[in-house]
Amino acid sequence: MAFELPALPYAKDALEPHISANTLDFHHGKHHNSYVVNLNGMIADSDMAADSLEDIIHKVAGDAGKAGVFNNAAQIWNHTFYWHSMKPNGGGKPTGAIAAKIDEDFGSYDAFVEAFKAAGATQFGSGWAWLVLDNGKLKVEKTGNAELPMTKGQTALLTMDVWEHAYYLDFQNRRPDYIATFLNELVNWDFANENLANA
Ligand code: MN3
Repeated sequence: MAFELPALPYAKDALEPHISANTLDFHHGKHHNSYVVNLNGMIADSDMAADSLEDIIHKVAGDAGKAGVFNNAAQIWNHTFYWHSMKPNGGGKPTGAIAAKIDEDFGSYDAFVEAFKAAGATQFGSGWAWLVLDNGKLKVEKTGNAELPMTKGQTALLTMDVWEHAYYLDFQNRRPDYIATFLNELVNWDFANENLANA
């Protein structure tokens, strides 16, 4: 059972003018797709051929000899989660349960924003910024390369890709502008509320 590239949850130009169709063409159509093609090639004749993506990630996490499988499997999961972490006309302050929980665990929405911006801006090189649930408490985390919260027992609620390929065509080297745009114009709090409800 080979993995397939999941469709974007919106049209390729739906996040314009913030993230261009050109960026999504490369990011989804080339980068995300190549993780799918690579993983399928690596597991085809292995004992993982029938496993779910999550099972593969848990099986090979921390195994240096299986780093290629981990990186490609985790990057498939991370990117699918990232597409859903954004929506057209998103951004701004959350509503619902996540809004109350952010006030409770960070003190205020502004304190969350400061922590999330710092995580994204200080992730050296490639990686991800996350809002996670960890033992019942919200936290902001950053991870390098393909690393993700599930291997640390945390539940991901939102993610932002800070690999250069996520923003370079639209923002060039201005990662802080991309991060601010993600928070102000794109973040999908409905998705975070769904993930919190299911946690
Ligand atoms: Mn990416």
